[in-house]
Amino acid sequence: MNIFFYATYSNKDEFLVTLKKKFKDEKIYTVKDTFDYSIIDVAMVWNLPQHICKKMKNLKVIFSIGAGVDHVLKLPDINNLPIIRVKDPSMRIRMYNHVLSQILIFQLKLKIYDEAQRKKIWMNERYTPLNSELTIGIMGLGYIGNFVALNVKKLGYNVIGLKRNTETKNIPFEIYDKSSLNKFINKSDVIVSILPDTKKTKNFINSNFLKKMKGSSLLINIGRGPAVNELDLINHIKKNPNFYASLDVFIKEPLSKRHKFWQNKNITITPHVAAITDHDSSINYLYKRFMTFKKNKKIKSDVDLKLGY
Ligand code: OXD
Repeated sequence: MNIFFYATYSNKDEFLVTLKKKFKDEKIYTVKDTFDYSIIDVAMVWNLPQHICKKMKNLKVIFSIGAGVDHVLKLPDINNLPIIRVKDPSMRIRMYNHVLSQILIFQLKLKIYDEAQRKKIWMNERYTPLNSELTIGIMGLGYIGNFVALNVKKLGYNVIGLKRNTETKNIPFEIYDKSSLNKFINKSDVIVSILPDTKKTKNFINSNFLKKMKGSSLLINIGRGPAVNELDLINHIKKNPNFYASLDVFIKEPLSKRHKFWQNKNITITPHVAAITDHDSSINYLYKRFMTFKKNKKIKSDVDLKLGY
């Protein structure tokens, strides 16, 4: 089969080497090759430009080489194409590690001691709650969110989840939905957003939402930047000195040097690295799904176009 590979990753060349090794029986093209784009059957992409997508007139399936598919859903004329996203076990372990690290920094007040260290201040001790005294609210309980929730729960934290509906097959913690959103926000000491970028999630975490969060609490965003209204967050922190945010994703990435977030001592910034794309395991996953498609000549899409994820 003819595969077209495109990615904006800084280490995309290394990714391509591993991809070619694994897909040794297939022909893999990139923008550096000269070829007729209508021969391409399969696109494996991250942030593919629209004009390239338009040239692939006989495309049969699109693979997102990450977990998110928002970059694919922006492409033209993809309505009937199956979209496959990476479900990499190593990615969710990394996400969990990242979330846990940010919970602990908040719980143990490490940002306060860090600031004191810079000023050479020997600080009096502060109360640090036990795991069982904290409630972690997880928004977005898909492949990654569910794993994070279950593992945080194993450590003795109280865990609650926010879902589109409250149907709770095999979910061992309390689930809230839109109708009980206020309760979910009020109860949580830490809110973790793993929401995808859709029409419904844009600006979901706005001033109204933030006002309902506890004065001393932490917001972690490892989903997509547009879920947070960035201006509302800055204004909220100004009024609530014990409110913290740990942000891995932003409306515009890379974050502009002029962005107010950089200077804010209550905000932790990580540059979209909560879970790196592990080349070996994500390519193994892509390969497994590709072989299913090759064998059956069809594959069920991972994405509900109406929901947008
Ligand atoms: C992803 C990401 O979706 O890195 O894989 O954001």
